Amino acid sequence: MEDNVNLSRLQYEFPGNAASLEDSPFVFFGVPFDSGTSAASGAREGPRAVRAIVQGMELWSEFFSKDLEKAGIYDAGDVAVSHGDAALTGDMVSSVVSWIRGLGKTPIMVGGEHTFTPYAAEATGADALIVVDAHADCRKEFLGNELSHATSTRRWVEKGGKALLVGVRAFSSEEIAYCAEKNVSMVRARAVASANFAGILRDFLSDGDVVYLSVDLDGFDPSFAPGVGTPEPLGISPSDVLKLMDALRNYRVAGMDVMELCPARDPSWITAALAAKLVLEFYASRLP
Ligand SMILES: [Mn+2]
Repeated sequence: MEDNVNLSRLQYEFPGNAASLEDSPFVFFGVPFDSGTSAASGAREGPRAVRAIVQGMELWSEFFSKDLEKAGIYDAGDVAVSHGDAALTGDMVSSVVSWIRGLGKTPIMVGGEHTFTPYAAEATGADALIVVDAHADCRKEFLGNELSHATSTRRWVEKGGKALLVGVRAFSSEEIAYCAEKNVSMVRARAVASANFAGILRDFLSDGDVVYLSVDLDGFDPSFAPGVGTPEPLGISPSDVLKLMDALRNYRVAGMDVMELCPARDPSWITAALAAKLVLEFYASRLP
């Protein structure tokens, strides 16, 4: 069954008591690819760091009051990436997510660079993309590369998908113009703390819309998440994203990802711990 899904299957460690594929409503997988990052590289080590740190964490969600001890998440391993070839790797991400969707399960992707979010989101069949990110990721190309972590949201919008950016605070003038032209919705970083996410989601989503949630760790303030390749000060807090997940409980969410973890910039592992916690809290938020 898994022979055709392009996984290297090197790791089966998320979390410590991982469920069988049959029993888990979620399937975790990594995308250890960073060839298209523009500043510090190293995000290819992100999935490995998340699997390592989660071994020491409790499987209790304080925010949602859920015990994940018995839940478990099936870890499918890592996508077999082709370093330097984002298009080929993106196709592999698409095939993995299609396989997970075909099983009636929800993918949770950990990166790796942000480039692969539109591939995963499209393969889930989602209508709407919600992106926590410092950046708009709406450049047409970056350094001549159209499949870069600075273009990922634009690749989604170009296909007609709608997008909501949360925590955004770093733009090029080209991106500001593009987002205005395409009606990309935004909750700017400075507005997040006082945001009413229930109302924002009501405005953004139509009846029946299915959501894909993407978290670029640089959306957080660097004091919470220093381990990213392109840090931007004046960011949002983890509890802001938990409030967003809470508001999303009233909607269908077809998949989520946590991207851009760069362990080389994360000597105390706090960013890896946050990434793991976001996966666990997302899981908790989807339990009845
Ligand atoms: Mn970013």
